[in-house]
Amino acid sequence: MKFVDTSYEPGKDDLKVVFRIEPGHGTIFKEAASKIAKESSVGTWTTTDTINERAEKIKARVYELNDPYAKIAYPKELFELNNIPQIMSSIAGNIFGMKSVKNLRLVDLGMPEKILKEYKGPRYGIEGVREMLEVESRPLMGTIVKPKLGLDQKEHAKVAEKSWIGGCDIVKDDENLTSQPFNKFEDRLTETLESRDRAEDETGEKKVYMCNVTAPFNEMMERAEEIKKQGGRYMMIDVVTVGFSALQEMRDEGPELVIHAHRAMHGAITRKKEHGITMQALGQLYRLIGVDQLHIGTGVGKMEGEKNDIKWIKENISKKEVTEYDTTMEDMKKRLKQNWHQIKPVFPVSSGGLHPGIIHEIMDFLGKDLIIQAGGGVHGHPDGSKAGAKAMRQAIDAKMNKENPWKYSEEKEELKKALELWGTKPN
Ligand code: CAP
Ligand code: MG
Repeated sequence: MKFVDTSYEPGKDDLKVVFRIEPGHGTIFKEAASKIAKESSVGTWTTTDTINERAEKIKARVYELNDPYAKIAYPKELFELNNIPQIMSSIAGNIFGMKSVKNLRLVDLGMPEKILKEYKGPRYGIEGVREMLEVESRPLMGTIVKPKLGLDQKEHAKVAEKSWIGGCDIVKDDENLTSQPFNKFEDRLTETLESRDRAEDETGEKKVYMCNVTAPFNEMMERAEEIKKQGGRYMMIDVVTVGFSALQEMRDEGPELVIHAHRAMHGAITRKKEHGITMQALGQLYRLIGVDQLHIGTGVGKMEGEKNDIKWIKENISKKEVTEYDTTMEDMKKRLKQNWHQIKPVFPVSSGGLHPGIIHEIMDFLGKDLIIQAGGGVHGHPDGSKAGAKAMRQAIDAKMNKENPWKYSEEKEELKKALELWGTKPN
């Protein structure tokens, strides 16, 4: 069976994948690409006399070779279209462990409408979240209660209340806070929603609490239902650690809450430029399944990730259509167009080492359709959480008014103190 056919024109129903390939010892690039197409579709390491006509018909084909990038087209018959685990067991399964590749990275996905139609996508999306929070154009601003762990439910709710009153639209749990003995899920939920209501009354602004439901599936579903019952509007899910299957069920069968996708553990898969899966490809899958908000990195904060890559992730999760005009000719070797049809856009979340001093830089390259979150950058303010939240809102207002943050801070005490402490450079 031949798996490389550069004359092959991918069919409109084919799933297209870009791989970056470093061949294993003794293997040339084209051969490695062929083995990837074979192992990720119908074949194995050797030819077998059991091959039938159908296998020949539905096999994957390498249709473009731009060393180190290869584009592979997968006929839809290879997949159970609404089954992400099965799709990933094909295009991101055994191939990562083959000896014929030294390193392999799944770079980009081009999904056909036939697959997109099988998924609901975000229930709210950017527009729905903006409507819920009644915030028309500026970035939304949130904080993460710190310390990550250690506060009890009452102390947690107090930090949340100060942050909302100071100006946060959003308060979220940290990724590893779920239901510990000192801070049980249901107690925290009740206390923090009461804080939210008091903060809404005091500020006249809509406030949301992103309570972390991450848990074994049945428990996670019960926690989400409890949020709904107590009048919450969001659930936060650590999407990588819970897995695609649980996330699909939470989106499709869970209560109608906004889904905030934290990506803890993604770095184990996405970080190495020569091996693994890009955050951008993962982001496309999370949009397909239907999270409403997704962490994409900052380009300037404490977590790794270059600005250009983060911008590309943002394009792919929040634009209606990504065309070849959104990138350079050079990049077209490793990028695919994507029309999202009926799938709503996902709100990009920028978080990790942020503080009021670098808000203008973040908004410069990621724009206003963004959720900006800061934990240390709010609670580390010299005058505490409420002042820190105020300083973040003032920094956003400065940018929205096209004002220099230092100049703007002359009249804004909280922002001034934050700039004096952290400056305007990434930490
Ligand atoms: C940020 C954060 C987030 C990171 C996750 C933390 O806190 O709560 O989990 O942003 O990284 O635990 O580090 P700070 P990413 O604001 O105090 O840094 O958004 O890249 O997934
Ligand atoms: Mg965190």
